[in-house]
Amino acid sequence: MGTPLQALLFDVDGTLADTERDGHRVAFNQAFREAGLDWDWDPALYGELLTVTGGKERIRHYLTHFNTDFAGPADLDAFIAGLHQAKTAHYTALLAQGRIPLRSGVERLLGEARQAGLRLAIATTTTPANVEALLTHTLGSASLDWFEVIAAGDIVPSKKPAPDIYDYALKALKLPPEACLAFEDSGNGIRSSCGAGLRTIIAINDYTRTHDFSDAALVLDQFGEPGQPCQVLAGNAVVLNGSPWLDVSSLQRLHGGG
Ligand code: XBP
Ligand code: MG
Repeated sequence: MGTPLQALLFDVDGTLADTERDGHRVAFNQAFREAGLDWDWDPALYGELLTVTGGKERIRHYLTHFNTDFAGPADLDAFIAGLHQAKTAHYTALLAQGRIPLRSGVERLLGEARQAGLRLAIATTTTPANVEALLTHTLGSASLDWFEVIAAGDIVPSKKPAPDIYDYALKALKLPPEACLAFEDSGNGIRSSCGAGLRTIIAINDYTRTHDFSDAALVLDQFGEPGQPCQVLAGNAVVLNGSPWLDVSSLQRLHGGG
């Protein structure tokens, strides 16, 4: 018998909640307007900008590839950092208004995992304050303690697709990747989790459905819950054993090599 399943590591943006189009994108645009900039990231452009993870990195990528005429200030780093700080304030305010719900099956799966004694962690490129706001305004502030490790943002020098954030979380959990499963939604996300040696389950979304998930153990349209069954898009559907949603028994089977 191999290493038993001990922990689940979750990405946040796109995986726990569909935060990008109606959350992060809107907050970026609010910060731009507030700074007197006429930049407008529409949903299609934002999809292209999502190839780069991290908000500060995304603004810089926009300036070097999409808005090359912009004559930035001498201290571009400070300018970007200031814009990004404003964006974080707008984003957390959107979450506080309850504008972004969790995806189908997330609350159910977290609850079942806790009941089964599985340890939980987060590995994300987003700013720690954003994770705190999302959890607080969806599951309540007590849910912050459900996660033994919240690895987020600039805590590692290289963001996804680098494996660093997952390596960091595994080290904090003191677990080998073989004892864990990762949950992701994007190509950059799975490159990061698989780079850290983690078997990965994907729940796609509108921005990521065409990404390369050939390394995934399972690709779903959502985790699913009563009334919202999940669809297996790739991988071994047998691990679900007929369940209409991803449950802990499915995870155990998947971990066991199913
Ligand atoms: C998520 C991201 C994040 C958010 C913005 O990637 O790319 O950058 O869009 O967050 P992943 P910040 O889901 O792969 O972790 O602005 O706080 O950086
Ligand atoms: Mg993601």
